Amino acid sequence: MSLDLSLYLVTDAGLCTEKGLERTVEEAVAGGVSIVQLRDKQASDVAMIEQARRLKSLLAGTGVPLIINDRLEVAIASQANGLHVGQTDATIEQARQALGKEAIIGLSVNTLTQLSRAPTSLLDYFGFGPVFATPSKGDHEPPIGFDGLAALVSASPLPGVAIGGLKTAHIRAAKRSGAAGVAVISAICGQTSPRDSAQHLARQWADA
Ligand code: TZP
Ligand code: MG
Repeated sequence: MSLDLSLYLVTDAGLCTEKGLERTVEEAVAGGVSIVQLRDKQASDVAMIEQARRLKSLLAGTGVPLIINDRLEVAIASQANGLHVGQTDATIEQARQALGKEAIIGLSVNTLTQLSRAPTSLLDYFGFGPVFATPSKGDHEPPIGFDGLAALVSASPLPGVAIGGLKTAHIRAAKRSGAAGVAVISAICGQTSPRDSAQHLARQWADA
């Protein structure tokens, strides 16, 4: 599966309650999301595995990969396409070993020091951020802005997706910073039309 990070949807169960997670993802993909990450800090592993399996079947045939946030066991059990880990999460060596060489593995990076310590040969991409402070992640690292994003991108041997507080108005700056895409939660989850929101973001990216 080729890696298109251009519009990366990270899900949030709380923000998706109105439409539900599956309908939100389905609409977002119809609107142009290129990759989906299932992220749920509260759910049990069992519940998350079930959710991941439902999303996997929903995404079948679309070419849009499903990535699991943090939980290697969930990624294995649901046969997801990959795993995204933070600085304090499961070791990347272990994840690569368990998921195999075809899996898509991403790592969150906030600083150049973290970037320099990353096991690049085991990874496929980085998540760079947060670009802005965001209520969507309670414990986030200090915001890096577009200058910080550009510094990380230019030092990075792998593609990097920008994340944190990004809306349509920021797409152009994110692309100009050299990011391979933008990752969003609230610009899609909980919007009246996830499809229209995704389409708007995707068009903005394509035109930037
Ligand atoms: N990691 C860094 S910021 C963030 C995550 C998961 C949340 C992004 O959410 P939003 O709503 O797009 O700001
Ligand atoms: Mg994490």
